[in-house]
Amino acid sequence: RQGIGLRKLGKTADEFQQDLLSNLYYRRGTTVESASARDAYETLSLTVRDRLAERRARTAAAHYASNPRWVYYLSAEYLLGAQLEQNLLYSGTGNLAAEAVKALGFSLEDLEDLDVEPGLGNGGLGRLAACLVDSLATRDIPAVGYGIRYDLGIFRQIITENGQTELPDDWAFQGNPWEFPAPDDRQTVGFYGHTEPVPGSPDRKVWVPGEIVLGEPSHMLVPGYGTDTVNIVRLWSAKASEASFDLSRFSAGQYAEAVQEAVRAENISKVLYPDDSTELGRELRLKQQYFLVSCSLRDIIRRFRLRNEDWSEFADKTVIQLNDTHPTIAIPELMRLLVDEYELDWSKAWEITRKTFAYTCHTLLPEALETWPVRLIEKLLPRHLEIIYVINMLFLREVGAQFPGDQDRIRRMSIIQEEPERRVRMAHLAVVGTEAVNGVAELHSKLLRETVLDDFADLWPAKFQNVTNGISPRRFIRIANPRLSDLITEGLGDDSWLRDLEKLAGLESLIGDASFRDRWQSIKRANKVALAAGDPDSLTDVMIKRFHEYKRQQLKLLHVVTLYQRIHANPAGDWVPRTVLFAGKAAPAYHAAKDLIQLIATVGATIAADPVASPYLKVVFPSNYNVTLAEKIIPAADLSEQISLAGKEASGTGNMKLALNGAVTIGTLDGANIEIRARVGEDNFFLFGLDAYEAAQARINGYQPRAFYEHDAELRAAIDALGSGAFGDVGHRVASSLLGWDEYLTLADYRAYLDAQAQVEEAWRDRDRWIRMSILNTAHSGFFSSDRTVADYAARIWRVAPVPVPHED
Ligand code: 26Q
Repeated sequence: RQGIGLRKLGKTADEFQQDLLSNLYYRRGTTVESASARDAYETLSLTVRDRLAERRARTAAAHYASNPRWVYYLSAEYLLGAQLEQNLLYSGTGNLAAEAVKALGFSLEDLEDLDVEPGLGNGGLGRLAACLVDSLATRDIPAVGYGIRYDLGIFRQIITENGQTELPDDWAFQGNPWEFPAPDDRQTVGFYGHTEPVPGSPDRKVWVPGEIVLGEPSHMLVPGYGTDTVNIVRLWSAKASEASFDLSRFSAGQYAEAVQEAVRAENISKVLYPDDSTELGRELRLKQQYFLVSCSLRDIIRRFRLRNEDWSEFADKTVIQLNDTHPTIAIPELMRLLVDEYELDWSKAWEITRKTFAYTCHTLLPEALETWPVRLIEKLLPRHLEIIYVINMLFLREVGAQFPGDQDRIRRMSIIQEEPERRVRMAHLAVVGTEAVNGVAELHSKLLRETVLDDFADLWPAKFQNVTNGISPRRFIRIANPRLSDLITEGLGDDSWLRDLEKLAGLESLIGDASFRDRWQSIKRANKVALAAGDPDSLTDVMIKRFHEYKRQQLKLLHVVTLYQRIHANPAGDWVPRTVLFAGKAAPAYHAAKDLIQLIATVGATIAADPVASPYLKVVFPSNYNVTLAEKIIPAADLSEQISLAGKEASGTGNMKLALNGAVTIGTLDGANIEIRARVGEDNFFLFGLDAYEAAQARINGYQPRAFYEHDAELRAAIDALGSGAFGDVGHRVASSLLGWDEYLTLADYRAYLDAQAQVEEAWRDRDRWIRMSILNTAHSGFFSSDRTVADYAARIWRVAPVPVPHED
C-alpha cells in the first residue's frame, strides 16, 4: 500500500470551513440552510475529532514501530469532562472553529453548551483517572486507559428545600460524537458455572461458565497538550450474545421471558454505582468489575501478541495500574489466563503477574476497604476463588517463614477474612499480587504504612511508595479560567507554563507590581460576576466535593449558623459580606449525607428570607455538581474549604484546583493540604484543628462531644438552633448525631475553625494582603500538576520512557 496517502486536513480558516461543510452534508446528512444548533455541534465535533484522529493514526504507527513498554490504567471510573472545548484547545483549532460556526450563524459558546460531559465516575478517583490519562499523553507515554461505558452515569442531582433528588443521567441519549466504536475488538466474558480438573496438570483447571456476555469496546481520543501524541481511553459496553435471545419463547408469545437473559447481560454496564465509600456487596457491582477486567486483560494480551511472542517478555512490555481495588480481580484473572489457557507453570505465571501489576490505594476509611463474600465469588467466579486460595496459601507460607509461630499476624494478613463471615479482602490481594503499592499524598502513604497496611509494610518495606496526586493545568486553569491564564501568559512572557507548571513560580516577582495585582483582582471579580452566585464583592467561600461526614460539611454549616446568629445579635456590626457556596452529591443510600444537604438548603433559604442577615450572608447550593460546574465555580472562589478530619481525606484534588486558581485555603493537616501549605507558605494558608495523631488519640481518650457543647456558648446556640424544630426532622437528626457520637470530631474542631475564619476575615479586609496571598497560592501550585504526578509514576513505579510521535510530514 505504499504511495497511498491521506488528504491533508485544512489548516486555514477557509479549508476548515470546507471540511465542516462537507461533514455537515456527508456525515450529518443535512444542509447549511436547514442546520440546527445540534447539527452544527455534531458536525463541528466531527471536524475537530478528525484533526485528532489524524494524530492518533501517527501515534499508533509510532507506537507499533517502537514496540514500547506500555502503561495500562485500569479504572472503574473516568470523569473526562466536556470534550469540545478541550479538543479545540489541544488541536489548536479554536479560532478556526469560531469563525466557521459563525458563518453558519452560531456561536462557539452556544455549541459548547450542547456538549454533554460523560459522568462515568463519582468524584476524586474518577477525575484523577482523567487527569492522569491527559498527562500520560502530554508526556508521550504509550498508554491506554480501560474503563466501563456506563449507559447511565452519575445521577443528575436536583437540590430543593427537600434536599437532593436523583434523576438518571442518560448522557449519550443524543449520541456521542467523540467516541469510536470498535466492534471487531469485542471480547467474550464468562460468569458462574463450575471448574473441572485437567488430568495430569494439577495446577490447571477448565472453567465452564454458566453465562456468557459480550464486551464491545469503543474509545475516546485522549490528546496530549503541545505534542502529537493521541492516546485512547477504551470503554467496554456489555452486549448479549445472539444465543441469549430465546426465539422459541418469543414465538410462543412470551416476549418478556424471551429477552430476559439478554437484558440481564446488558445490565452489567447499565449504570454506575453512585457510592464512593461504602461497599454494599452487590453481585452486579462485582460483575461490573470482572467484566472490565476480563475484557481489558484479553485486549492487553491481544495487543502484546501483535509484536511479541514470548511470555517471558510480557512483564517487560506491560505495566497495569489498578485504580484502587475495584479492578483487583485482574490478579487472579491474569493467573487464570496464564495457567489455564496459556499453560504456563504456576510459579512462572505468578512471577509475571506480580511484576505486571501496581496498585494505588485511595482511602484510609476502614468501611471503604473492599471485601467480597467468599460465597459470592465462589458462585460468580468459581475458578478465581480457587486461584485466590492458592495465592493465599503460598503467601501465608511466606509470612509463616518470616515470622515463625506468629498466628495472629497470619490471621491479620490473610487474604481471607474469617469473621463474622468469610470474605475476600481485596486490598490484601492487591498488595500481595503487585510490585508496587502507593498512597496518593505524603500523609496518606505514611498512614497506610503505619495503620491499615502496617503488617505488609513490615514484610515488604520497599513495595510501599507515595505518589502525590495532581490535576491537569489545561482543564483546571487554561480552560476553566481563560482570563487568569491570559494574564499569567502575559506576565511570564509565554504559555510554556501549561506544560511546565513549576514556571508559575515566576509570578512571585510580579507581586510588587500594583497594576498586576489590580488586574489579578479584577479577573477574580469578573469570574464571580460570570458565576452569578452572589455579590461579586463578597468573600466567595466554597466547599465543593462529595458529601461525606468525614469531609465535614456539617462543620461549615455550624459556622454559617454562628455567623447568622452573630449578625442577628448585632445588626449594625461591621460584617464581612460572604457568599457561601456548597456543591456536591451524596450517595443516594447515605442518609446522613442527604440530611445534611437538605439542612444546608433549608438554612440557606431561611437566611435568604431574613432581611437582617441577608445583606451579609448568603448560602447558595447549585444543583448537579460535576466537572463542567466545577470549571465555573473554581475560578470565582476566594476561599477554599478543606476541612476534613485529619487522617481521613487521602489526598483531595479540589484543594489543588482551587489553590491553582488563586483561592486561599482554610484547612486541616489532612491529605495534600499539608503539601499545599508547605509550598504556598504558612502565611498564605489558614490552618486549624487537630492533626491526625491527635484525632486518633481523642477517640481513645473517650471523646465527649457534649463537653464541647456545654463549654462553648456559641457552639451550643448553633446546635440548639438546628435542633430547635425550626428546621424540622433533619435539623433534629443532624444535631443529635453531633451530640451523640460525632464520629468525625466536628465539635472538637469547631472553636479552632471559627478562630481561623476570624483570621480569614482580618486578611480579607486588608485587600492588598489578600491579593498577594492569592497570587502566591497560584505561583506555588506548580507541583500539583498531574504532569508531575505522571512523571513520578513513570520514574518510580512504571519505569517507562516517552515515545515521541513525529510531526506531520
Ligand atoms: C467500591 C465498591 C463498590 C461500590 C463503590 C465503590 C467505590 C467507588 C468509588 C469506592 C470508592 C470510590 C471513590 C473514591 C474516591 O474518589 N476517593 C478519592 O480519591 C481521590 C483521588 O486519589 C482522593 O483525592 C480523595 O481523597 C479520595 O477520597
